[in-house]
Order: sequence, then structure tokens, then C-alpha cells
Amino acid sequence: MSTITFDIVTIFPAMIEAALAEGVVGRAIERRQLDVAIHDLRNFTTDRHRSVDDVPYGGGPGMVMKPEPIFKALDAIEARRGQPLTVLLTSPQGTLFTQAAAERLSGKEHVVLLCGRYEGVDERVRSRVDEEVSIGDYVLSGGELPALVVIDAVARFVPGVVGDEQSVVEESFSRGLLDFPHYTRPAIVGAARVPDVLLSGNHAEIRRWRKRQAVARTLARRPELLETAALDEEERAILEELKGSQP
Ligand code: JD8
Repeated sequence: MSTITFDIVTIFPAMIEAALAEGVVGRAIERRQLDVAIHDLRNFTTDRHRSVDDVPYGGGPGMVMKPEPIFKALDAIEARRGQPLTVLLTSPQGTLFTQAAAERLSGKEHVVLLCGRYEGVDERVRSRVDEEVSIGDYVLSGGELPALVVIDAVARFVPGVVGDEQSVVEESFSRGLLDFPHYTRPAIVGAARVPDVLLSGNHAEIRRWRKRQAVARTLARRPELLETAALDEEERAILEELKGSQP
């Protein structure tokens, strides 16, 4: 059985702990398909106040994460795991963390995730960092939520973590399209009906309808995805038809 180990360095271990206990990732950890060790950065401080941050050289607002506790934490992880470590820093300055990046990281046996807070980490920490990633262009308060996003997305590539049923459902997105609409019982709620085709029992029709919905939604909401999507012949035909009928 293949497993991947994550070491997470954070000043908010409880935040990481709580999120990893639930759902697909929680189950993967129970089954030992995924191994996560959480390291409280304050345990690597040496001063009375357990300081992890300090004022910025050059002045200005906010605080910066001190380098020494981070170096000590990385040294301890390295001693326990053996070299070389793959260290990921989550930061707004990182390259975009994509599905392709998640797949690539899932090939590693071990990844260290560094979570910053405040204005970020002292620049010298980057000498120990292999990859700096951002989960998107919005401002978050720290690197913990991004680290959880990375773990979730990577874990899904570990064989056996996602059940067969779910992986089939994901086909459209993994090929670069948005998902089709989903419905469950009841067939009518208020005035809102489930599309007749889904009640028809005609599975060839249902497959075509879903493809059409996926292509139409992608064209409407994320047209840039269509430039790199791996479309089959049927989807290409649907796309040409939809483009032709656009205003
Ligand atoms: C790490 C500190 C907060 C960032 C002052 C707000 C990733 N996609 C992303 N958005 N935000 C982050 C992120 C934010 C972080 C840290 C990641 C550490 N902050 C800082 C600079 C401006 N505050 C992120 N990945």
C-alpha cells in the first residue's frame, strides 16, 4: 500500500487537527493511507515568551515570523525522517497550486508544509524551501487553510483514498471541464423539477445530456479551461454547436 507523509509546521495545530479528522482525509488517516504529523512551532522557541514573530527590519506595520524556530523545526523533522526533505511554503507569492501540482506531489513519499502567519516568514527561511505555492488570488490570514487544501488535493491522488464511485464522478473535472448538474430525490420540490432526461432511464441520452451540460457550463463560466481541456469527439462537436449558437 502506498502512503504519503505530511509534516505540518504551524502556530495553530488545533486548526489543522480538527480539519483532518473529517471526511475522505480523516478516513485515509485512519486507514494509514495518509500520515500527518503536526508540529507546534512554539515548541521550537527558546525564549520565555515562546515568541515566533518579531518586528520587521526597515520598519513598517505588522510582524514577521522569526527564522530560528522554523529552522529548528525543520532540523527536527529532518532528523526524524532522513534527508532530503521536500519543503513547501504556502504564501501569496507562490506559484498557483493546481490539480497538476497536486498530482505531481502525490508521487512523493514525504512533504513538509510550512504555514506562515502575520506578514509572512523571514526571507532567509526560503533557503530551506523547495516550492512556494499559493492556492489563489485572494488574501487569507495565514498558511494553514492553504496547507489543508494542499493535503486534501494531494491525498485524493493516493491510490485507495477516494472510492471508485467518486473517482468516476470526477471524470469531467480531471479532464479539464466543469462538472454537470446533479439532482436527487424528490423529483419535484416546490415548482422545481428534475430534468425529464434523468428520469427517462435512457443511459445513452443521460450521458449525452451530462456532457452537453459540462461543456455548456464550462463555456459560460470558465471558457479559458476549454483551451487546454481534453475533449473527446462528442464534446468537441457539442462545443462547436454551442459556439455557433452564441450571440
Ligand atoms: C500564507 C501570512 C497573511 C499575507 C499580509 C494578510 C496562500 N492564496 C493565499 N492567500 N493568502 C495566502 C497566505 C497568507 C498569509 C500567509 C499564505 C502567511 N499570510 C499575510 C501577506 C499580506 N497578510 C495564500 N497560500
